[in-house]
Amino acid sequence: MADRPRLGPAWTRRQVLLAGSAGAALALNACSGPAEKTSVVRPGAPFAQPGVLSSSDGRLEVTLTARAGMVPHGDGTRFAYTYNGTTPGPTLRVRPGDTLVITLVNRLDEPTNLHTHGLHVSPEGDSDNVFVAIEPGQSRTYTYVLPEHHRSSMCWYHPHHHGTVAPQLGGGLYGAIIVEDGIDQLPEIAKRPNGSSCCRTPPLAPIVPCSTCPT
Ligand SMILES: [Cu+2]
Repeated sequence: MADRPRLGPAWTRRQVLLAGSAGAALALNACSGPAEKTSVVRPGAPFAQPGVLSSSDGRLEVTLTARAGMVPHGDGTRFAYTYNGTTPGPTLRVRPGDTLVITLVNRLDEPTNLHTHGLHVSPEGDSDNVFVAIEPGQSRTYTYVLPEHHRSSMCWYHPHHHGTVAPQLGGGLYGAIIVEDGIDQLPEIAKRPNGSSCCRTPPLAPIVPCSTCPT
């Protein structure tokens, strides 16, 4: 698959560098192969809004497929890890007391999993359990039951599989979870433009080899 560079120790850092325009320039400097075309992001360009999936009748069921591919970037494209073909993945809008059901399908070449950052939910079983591993080609269904008293908040989801978090997150696997409650219905707030822009271009950070991770 031409659009799906192989994962591995020799690729990981380079692919993550390619995730941003500055990174692309760095990669070109470090690469001994033929020059690669880089895309340019124009200053002031509007942030693209991810698709939005909202709960109804207290429930939201979604399927997120993690896969590698090329995504729009400035005046060109770049490599990214995506949920359902985009980075960020779809924005999930839920309400206190809702049940959020996410089936994660792993089309990567390495294990992954899912973590909901900020939700007040159980960390066990099929809820926000970061100790499970979803192998390539496999899937898992997570069920998150939000408490009735959950605060209005902007949370997010991302992989949390030990050893692969940094390249997967840095490569583009993340999305927003918005918990709405009564405060969002106040006229002064409800009339405001509503959107989310969580890191359209991933930050460039050094990848820490796992041997140096705290134990
Ligand atoms: Cu997190």
